[in-house]
Amino acid sequence: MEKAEREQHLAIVRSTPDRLKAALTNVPKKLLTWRPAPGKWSIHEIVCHMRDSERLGYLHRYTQILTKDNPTFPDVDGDALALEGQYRRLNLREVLRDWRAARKACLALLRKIKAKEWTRMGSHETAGPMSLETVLQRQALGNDEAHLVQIEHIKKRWEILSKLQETPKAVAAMFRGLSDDEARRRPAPEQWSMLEILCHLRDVEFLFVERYGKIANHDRPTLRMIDQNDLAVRLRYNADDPAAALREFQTLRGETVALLSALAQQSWERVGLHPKRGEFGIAAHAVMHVAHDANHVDRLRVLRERAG
Ligand code: NI
Repeated sequence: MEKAEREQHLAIVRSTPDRLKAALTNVPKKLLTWRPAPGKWSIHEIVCHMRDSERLGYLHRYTQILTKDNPTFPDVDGDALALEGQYRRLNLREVLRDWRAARKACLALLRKIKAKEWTRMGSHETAGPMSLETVLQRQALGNDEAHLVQIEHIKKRWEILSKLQETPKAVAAMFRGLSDDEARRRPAPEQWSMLEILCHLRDVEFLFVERYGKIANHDRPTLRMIDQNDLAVRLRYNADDPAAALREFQTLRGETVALLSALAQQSWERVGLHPKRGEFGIAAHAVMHVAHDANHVDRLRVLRERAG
């Protein structure tokens, strides 16, 4: 391994305490223990796992390789440790403190390593022979980078799902105390009324949950599009019942959130083929979905203010 590459790995391992601290700043308590999908670790569990990997994995391996001739080190089974260690019951602040102490000890060892020592060997129970610099590489990339990315993914996922969950409440608030006439009033002949916007949100939701389901369950399915203005006229949105439309929208949105909440991380990268956009992944679609919500909720707010 080139020295430059090793230096890069060292820089990562040195920077992780600050990066982890930043990643955990202002994270709501509920999000810390929230699991991004069934069977997937929460941020809390990831940090507990990092502490155990640091102590039983990296610190142990560095110490062994530096003090023994070709030592063997055991595999660290993260899932077994999570169960035996009762991660959910641990105090995160204490876990972080312990992780930081173990990282400090690792860094102290790494600082003292002489150039020729980087190729000292050990043997990993399952992965086989491993040099000191390989252990460092695994710590920097396989552990630090991977877990920081994992935490960012969870935060992003949480943000999307909570926004999608909030929309029906925001829309319901806009219709509260509004007469049906007001809901049907068009600000201009060619502009949608509040009710038409609501019906549009409902029918788009029907389309979007269908797309998520297709993309999740089929390989590169072709996605359907709708002509929203044609639909508004054909389905006579403005003659619909606001309360019923709202309930339908709420139900469909509940299906969307349930479907997305059950997806494994890799499924978010699955794509469908959109007639205009081409490859369209679930993650990108969900971001568009949130923006679409915001757009129409803003418009509803403007119309609601005009209605008084
Ligand atoms: Ni729209």
